[in-house]
Amino acid sequence: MFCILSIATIAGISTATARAESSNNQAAMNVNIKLFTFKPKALEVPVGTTVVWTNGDAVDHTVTNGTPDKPGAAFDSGLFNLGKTFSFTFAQPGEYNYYCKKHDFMRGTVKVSPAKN
Ligand SMILES: [Cu+2]
Repeated sequence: MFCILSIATIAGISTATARAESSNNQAAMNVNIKLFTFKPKALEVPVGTTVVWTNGDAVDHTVTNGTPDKPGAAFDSGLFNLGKTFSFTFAQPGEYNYYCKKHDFMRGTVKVSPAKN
């Protein structure tokens, strides 16, 4: 019985910590680019979050807002190579598609939720 209660307590604490971090507008989230894939492919963050993409491939990639047939204007990293990063701070809520200009099968999304009152 004691063990079960202890686990419940620990789980409660870690949930509270995760909530505190996600309501912090200074938080950063990371996306790794590996084997021509954005990981995670779909990201959900609160408004004000900075997302940092790191290229883990020995090939240049871009992080470009929109889709290949309908590019967006919010951000475009230009080509960046192995070990380099691109970061963008999402100041407006919404759903942002993005892709790589060089490999247009590489797609990802960032869903930015409004600030909580
Ligand atoms: Cu690419």
